[in-house]
Amino acid sequence: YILIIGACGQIGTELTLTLRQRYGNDKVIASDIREGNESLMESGPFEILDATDYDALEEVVAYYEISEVYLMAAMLSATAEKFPMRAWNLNMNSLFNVLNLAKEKKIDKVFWPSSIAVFGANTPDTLTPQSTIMEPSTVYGISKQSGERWCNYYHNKFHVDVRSIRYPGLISWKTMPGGGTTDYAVEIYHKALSEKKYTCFLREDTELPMMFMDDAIRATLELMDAPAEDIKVRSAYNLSAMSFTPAQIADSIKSHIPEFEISYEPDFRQAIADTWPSSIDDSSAQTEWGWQPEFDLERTTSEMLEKLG
Ligand code: VAH
Repeated sequence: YILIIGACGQIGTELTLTLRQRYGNDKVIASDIREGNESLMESGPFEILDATDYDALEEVVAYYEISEVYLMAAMLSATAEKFPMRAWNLNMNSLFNVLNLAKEKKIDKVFWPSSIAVFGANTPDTLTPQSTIMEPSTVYGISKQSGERWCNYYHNKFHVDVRSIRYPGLISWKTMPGGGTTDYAVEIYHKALSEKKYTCFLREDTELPMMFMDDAIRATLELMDAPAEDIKVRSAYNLSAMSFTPAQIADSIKSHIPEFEISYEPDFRQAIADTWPSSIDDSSAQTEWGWQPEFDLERTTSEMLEKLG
């Protein structure tokens, strides 16, 4: 059986639905600190679960005979700057709980998401390498960098089969993201359809690595399906699909909605985005487990406007 922790989140919702389609609804247990949207709640078993509560987690794992855990619960970059200690507690203690269950052989396999937020202002900005300078300056980035080191430690020391991806900004339509810096790239589609205009909280030339959710979910499952001996990176894999600026995504929307207008009012999230790379080198993921993206900006815009329209 599979347990998704943080199943109501932007990635968790789609991971749960995809895994339920693949393995059957009752084989995938969704859990979160609060209930989620209808499609999630109606499609299979759900547990209210605080991922930082080891005993509660251990009980759910035992009750449902869980063998694989996807730990998707976290406080993202913008919110984590407002509540540093709560973010550290959630992002780290949830990971320790899952890694320790695996160390005790109570579960066999773990997926844990990292992020391009592990990179900092002095990381090479374009085609950022898999292994490079990483001095993250956000609470979220620090927690993700520390988490990567702990995953690598538990794999090397206790042979835990934990796998991870440094997700770029993710664009999806089923569930809104919460508290991220890249969330503008989701909000813009909703506003384009509802108001034909959007005020962007990042500068127009802020180029960031991005990915459509279908690619991110497929990458996650391809990584989890890969033979353990093929996985050379046990911190987290760089992963890439596209990079664009707010001006470029706005132009892509204008080619469908000519009257759409964008304006720019950068806020505190600009300082976060400025420490992240503009493009990522994911050649390790390509060579070690065959990664290939399928959604570029144009296809993403067509899909988002069609599904939200
Ligand atoms: C955030 N969407 O903005 C997340 C992600 C790379 C960005 O980690 O915090």
